This record gives sequence, C-alpha cells and structure tokens, in this order.
Amino acid sequence: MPRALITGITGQDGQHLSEFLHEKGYEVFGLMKGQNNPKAESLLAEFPFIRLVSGDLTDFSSLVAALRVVEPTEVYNLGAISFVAMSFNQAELTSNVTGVGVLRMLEAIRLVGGPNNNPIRFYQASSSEMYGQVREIPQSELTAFHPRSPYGVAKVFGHHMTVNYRESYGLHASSGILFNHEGPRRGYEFVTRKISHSVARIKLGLQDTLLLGNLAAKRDWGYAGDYVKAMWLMLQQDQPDDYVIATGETHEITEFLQLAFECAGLGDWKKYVGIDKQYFRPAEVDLLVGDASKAEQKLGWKREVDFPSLVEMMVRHDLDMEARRAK
Ligand code: NAP
Ligand code: F7E
Repeated sequence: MPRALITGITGQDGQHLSEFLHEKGYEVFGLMKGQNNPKAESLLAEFPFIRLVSGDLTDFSSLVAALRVVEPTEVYNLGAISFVAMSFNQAELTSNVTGVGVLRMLEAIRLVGGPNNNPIRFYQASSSEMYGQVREIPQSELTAFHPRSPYGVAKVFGHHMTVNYRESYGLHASSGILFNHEGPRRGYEFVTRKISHSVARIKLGLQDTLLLGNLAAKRDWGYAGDYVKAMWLMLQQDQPDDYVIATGETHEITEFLQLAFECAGLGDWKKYVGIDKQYFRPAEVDLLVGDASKAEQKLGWKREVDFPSLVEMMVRHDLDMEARRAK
C-alpha cells in the first residue's frame, strides 16, 4: 500500500489531497506542528483515516523522525506560511518555513531514503507568486521569476532547491507551479473566501459592509479539488519535472465580486464594498495567467470547475454554513 506524508495537512490543499489519496487507497499521514494544535481535533473528526505525526518545517530532526516513523513512498510538501500579506510583516519567519523548510525536507529525504531502498518521491508546492511582476503573458515553466513579496522570494528558493536536489542527487523531486486555487476550504484571510463569506453574512443580515484593498489585481483562479489531482499525477511519472497548473483565464477581483453578490441575490456589489488602505500591500502582483499546456499534454490533467461554478460553489457553501450557525 502506498504511504503518503503530507506537510500542511490542516490547510486547504492538505485536506483535499488527503481525501483524494485516501480514495486512491493510500495510507495518509500528516505532519502536525505545535503542542496540542487546536486544528487536530476538527481535522480528525472530518478525516478519521489521517494519522498524525508531530513535526515542524523549522526543525530538521523532527522531519527526520517523521520520515523514519512513517516510511512514506511519497512526500507532499504543502506546509508554508502561505498568506502573502503576512509575509511582509513576518519576512524572516516566512523565509524560514516557506523557503528553508523545503531544504530541510529535501535533506531529510536524502538522509533517510525510502522503504526497501525505494527512493521517496517528493512534491514541492511552488507558486505563481514566483512570477510576481510578470515577464511574459501567459506564464509557463520557462518564464523568468520576479517575486514581489517575501513569500514569493521564499518560494523561488524552495523551487530552485527542489530542482537542484533532483539534478544533484537524482531525487524524484517535482515542483508544481500552481496558480491560485480556491474553494469552500480556503482560509478566510484570502480574498475569494473573504468575499464569499461576507456575501453570505450580508445576505443573512449579520454584516453590512465588506472592506477590501486593491480591486484591480487579476488572478487565474481554479478549484483546489482539481489541483491536488495534478500533484499526485506529477509523482506517478517515471521522471520528475516541473509543471504549471492553471486555468489559462484571468479575472479581476471585481468580476468575482459581481458574480458572488449576484449569486446571493444581492444585486450591485458596489452598494456593499468599501476600500480600506490596510489591505494594500507594499508591492503588488498585478496580473497572473498560466499556461498549463505541458501538464495537459504530459500528465493528461485538465481543470473541471470553471470560474462561475467556483464562485457559486463558495457562496452557496458559505450561505448554508452561516444559515446553520444562525439557527
Ligand atoms: P494553507 O491553507 O495556508 O495551509 C498552510 C499549511 O502549512 C497549514 O497546514 C499550516 O499548519 C502549515 N504550516 C505552517 N507553518 C508550518 C510549519 N512551521 N511547519 C509545518 N507546517 C506548517 O495553504 P494552502 O492554500 O493549502 O496551500 C498549500 C501549499 O501550496 C502552500 O505551500 C502554499 O504556499 C502553496 N500554494 C498555494 C496556492 C493556493 O492558491 N492555495 C497556490 C500556489 C501554491 P497550521 O494550520 O498548523 O498552521
Ligand atoms: O490575494 C487582493 C490582493 O490573498 C489576491 C496564496 O494562496 O495565491 C494566494 O496569494 C489578490 C491580491 O491571494 C484584499 O492584493 C484585495 O492582489 O487572495 P489573496 P494571493 O496573494 O494571490 C498564491 C498563488 C499563493 O501561492 C499564495 O499562497 O487580492 N486583495 N483586497 C485582497 N487580498 C486579501 N487577502 N484581502 C483583501 O481584503
């Protein structure tokens, strides 16, 4: 039976990937940080098949210990400080977890090796934030990086380390350059979930307004459930490689707002949305749109959920959730 160790198990992608791998017959292990992490109980209530091991991406020996206990055939490194805005305020922590954490895991894998002398296959969660101030449109695996935040810089470090360990030591290490992916499990701090959740609360009379930052940014938004399948496909290939995973469409935040408010029957979003300077970033990524043709051809991957369906899925989920809470 294949055994997967997932870092970032409590995050959006960790949850989707656990579910996906469990359905494929994997034994699923998750690295859980902290002492009595409050997220453990709700995670196990929803996904009782997950087995937790303690560890932290800032602590090398804990990663070695986790690999020795789990003996995984595949490691998915999803753990990170992933909120770009936070990375400006906690740049050192972000560099340590999101950047150097990748190196620690790669070194731990190199040291421990895989069960029965089979090498461990490694997936690194790279990001479209590495493109930052984009050099070309759309962005592909060959586009140069120009990160615009400490988060983006840390991801570039992790990405290059993954490539370097593959080339230097022959590790089966692949890097997925994933563009924004969202869904009902998205953290409330990210703009799509902030919008869908606020729309639900406004509809139910629990909130009057929604304050946002820069509405001009454009993103290539897909559904997280589609994207975790690509992670798994990368590790099933004979040769490790890097792949862009994206929809190939870009949308302004105002388009997300329009669809979300319409979906809840609230009409014109401009009646409810205000601008608050605190949500602007010191440097912005203005436009992202990915070219996933390599993944489509080599992995046979294709997104299934389109942009309007994604917005509707998130708003409907949050309307149901808030209505249940209000009872
Ligand atoms: P997320 O919801 O923010 O989850 C981040 C996870 O990292 C959480 O489980 C968190 O654990 C864990 N973590 C934080 N610090 C850690 C540490 N020191 N040691 C071990 N784990 C730690 O992120 P996501 O949206 O699922 O994204 C998954 C990965 O893909 C991340 O690496 C992210 O940067 C990357 N990515 C995401 C997107 C996207 O659009 N979602 C796009 C490209 C790349 P706690 O809950 O215990 O804090
Ligand atoms: O911001 C703008 C903000 O925080 C999107 C992470 O998963 O995807 C994510 O990073 C845009 C930005 O995601 C608000 O300025 C306006 O232009 O939802 P976000 P992100 O920064 O694109 C990449 C691919 C990752 O790898 C990251 O881990 O929306 N924006 N007003 C706002 N953003 C937020 N969060 N809140 C606002 O009020």
